Formats: sequence, C-alpha cells, structure tokens
Amino acid sequence: MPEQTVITKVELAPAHEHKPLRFPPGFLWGAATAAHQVEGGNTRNDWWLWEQKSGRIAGEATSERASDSWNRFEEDFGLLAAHHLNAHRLSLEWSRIEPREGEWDEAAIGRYRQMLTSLRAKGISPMVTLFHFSIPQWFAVRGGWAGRNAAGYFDRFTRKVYAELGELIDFWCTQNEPMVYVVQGYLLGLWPPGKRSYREAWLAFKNLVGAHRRASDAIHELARTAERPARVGVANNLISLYSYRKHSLLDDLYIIVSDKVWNHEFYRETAGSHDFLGVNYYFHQRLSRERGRFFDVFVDIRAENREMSDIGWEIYPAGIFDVMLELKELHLPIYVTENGVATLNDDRRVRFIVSYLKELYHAIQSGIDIRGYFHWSLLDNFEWEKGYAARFGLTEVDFKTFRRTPRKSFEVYGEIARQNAISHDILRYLGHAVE
Ligand code: IFM
Repeated sequence: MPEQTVITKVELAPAHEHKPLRFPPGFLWGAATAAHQVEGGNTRNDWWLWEQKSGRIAGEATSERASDSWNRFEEDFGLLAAHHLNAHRLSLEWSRIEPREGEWDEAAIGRYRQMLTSLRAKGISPMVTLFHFSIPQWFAVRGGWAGRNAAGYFDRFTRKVYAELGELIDFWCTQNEPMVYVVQGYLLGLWPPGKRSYREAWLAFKNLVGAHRRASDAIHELARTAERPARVGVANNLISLYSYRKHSLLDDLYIIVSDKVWNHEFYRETAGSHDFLGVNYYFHQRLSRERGRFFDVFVDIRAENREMSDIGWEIYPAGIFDVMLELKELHLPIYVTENGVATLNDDRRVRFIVSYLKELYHAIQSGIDIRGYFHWSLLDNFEWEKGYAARFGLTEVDFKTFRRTPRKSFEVYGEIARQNAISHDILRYLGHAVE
C-alpha cells in the first residue's frame, strides 16, 4: 500500500503575512447611473409616455422625480469623491439635449457641462453613455430604433455631444445593453415601444449595430485633432451560461448558440469599432431542457434555493470570472461597466461586492486585461418596470425627501478603491480564505 500522508493540522500563516489582493495601478473604481433612472423630470422621452399608462410599472410608479439627481448632482458627485472613487459612468439624456428634432437645448447641454466639469474637478474620470434605453419622443414617432434613419439621427446627436462636451469625456459607451433593449422592447413588449415582433426586433438590432459603428467612427474622426484619445465601447450585458444536464449534445449545442447570440453577436457585427469592451454582468443561468407542447424548451432552473437578490437574480460570483475568460480572445481592454445587486440587506451587498471583486482579481491574475469596475449603482433609483422597490444603491435614497444616506457597502467599496486592493481585513471579516 502506498504510504499516505495524514493531515492532522492545517497550518495558517499569521494574519500579517497575508497579502492584500492588489489591483493594477491606475485601475478605475467607479459607480454607474443612467439619466432616466436618476435625474427626474425627463418628460420628453418615450419612457415617460410609457409610464403614464396604468399597470406597466410596479406600484404604479413613474420616473417623475426619480432620485432628483438633475438638481442634486453636486451632492451625488461629492459622495463619489468622499468614497475615493476615481471614475463615474453616467448617461446623457438625448431627449433633453434634442427635445425636438434638430433643435438643441443649450441650457440642458450647459447642465451636463457642469456635471462633467464637476467630476473632473474632483479627479473623477467620466464615462458617458449616449443611449441608455430612453429615446426622444420625436425619434420614437419616426420609428425609433426600428425606423429608417435611426443611425443617422444618432450620428447627428453623437456629433453634437462631441462638439459641445467631447473635451470633458474620457470614455464613451455609445449604447447600454442593446440585446436587453431589443428583447424587452421588441420581443417581450415590456418596455417601450412595447412590440412583440421578430421582424422589428431584427430591424432594431441591425440599426443599433449600424448606429454604434457610425457613432464610433464619428467620435474617432472628431477626436483626431483633440488632445484626448477617443475611447469608445458598448456596455454589453453578458450572461454566464451553463446547461443543467451533463453529457447532452443537444443541451450543449443550445448553450453554444445562446452564448454566441447573446454574448458575442453584437461584438462580432461591430468588430473593429471598439477600443474597449464594456461588460454589464448580472446573470448566471443554468438551463434545462423540458418537453414543451411542440418542441423542447429550456428553462432557467430556480429550484435549488440558492442565494438570490430581492428581484430573484442568483448571486453567483464565479460567473463574472467566466464571462471575463470568454472575452480574452477579443484582445481588448475590459471595463466592467455595471455589476450590482438589488437588496435591502446591505450586508449582502457588502459580501456581493467583495466576492465579485475577488473573482475579478483572479481574472486579472489569469492574464485578462481588466482596467476598471463600475458598481451599479451610486444611488437607489427608478428600476424601469420594477419601479423603486429594487434597491441597487451604494447610497440609500429616501424617495419622499430625497435625502441621501451612504450605506455601509459604500464604505467598504470606498476602502477597496482607496487602497486599490482588497485588504486582508476585509477578506477575513467576510469569512473569505485569505490566501
Ligand atoms: O438598472 C439597470 C440598468 O439600467 C441597466 N443594467 C441593469 C440595471 C439593473 O437592472
């Protein structure tokens, strides 16, 4: 019999010998928001009209004052600075800047200029999204993203933004989660324009692809003579996908096709027009095939009773590592443009942040070029059809008084940003192995 080593005692190094998990120098630590979700008073976009009809938004909420950031941005950005963040992702509301076709609202542009200037003055690098789910009502009347000249309208808007604000912007996300937008708005009918049409979904997808390409070209062209290099990407929603059943070729094939379509098709069709890959990571799905009436269907398994957020999204830190690995082959720098959890339990948010960041740390160690992380969200806000109950904020917002109260999770995240590392103390506090 081979000799066996019997482990009787596990030797742990004393605490001071454990090294913090260090991130690369210059790593961006940010938070993310979107105009319609936080600003309030966005009455000229399609979402505003959509919200007015009963039954569409949980609790019959509307975006009315949202988190009132249009008026309180200075206070909000003060919170970023106080928590040592060096980057912020925000979106510009197209319907404020171009409220009627071809007419520019100089006061709104001026307000965005103040916002971006305020961020820069605090040493916070702005990442700006040009389309984050809401469009001007006039554009919706012209067919929105499924309409004929969609990419042309967006190109004009992009050029105007560059001309007015370009010198203040470090990173551009032309769009937020185009795939989510197409599914919610054109297949499920849950968001404006409320369609359920494969044809229109396809048109919208193709136009979003074309619009991204044109906007990216425009920004690069305009930046040619500028001091600041153009850094353009898209904030894409990526899902970590697995099949529930082992050794089933059909299931594997389904996963491969879903992965190609959801995670890679937009990147594929827009190849060559990204300076970085923006990744919004929320979802892990294990799919199983069940017999449907006419064909086999695949469902997301929820029966395992795993830890979930308040809105039923599984908490699965390893998934962020997996989607990072998938992107390695694209050879571009990666920014996690969103990641966060809807919960009223802030301890859960603390654990969430630390455990997802730990996975990112390991992804970086494995050689993936990840350069920043933007937590969703700086503030509790208007969570689309879910209204205000889903609390994603590092900062609690009282929606009656609009008082801001930073949560403990913001402190922990801020400490990680300050140290550019997850300290041993934080890891140990959370019961993570420290080596
Ligand atoms: O609130 C949204 C955001 O607008 C886009 N990404 C996902 C977030 C949470 O659902």
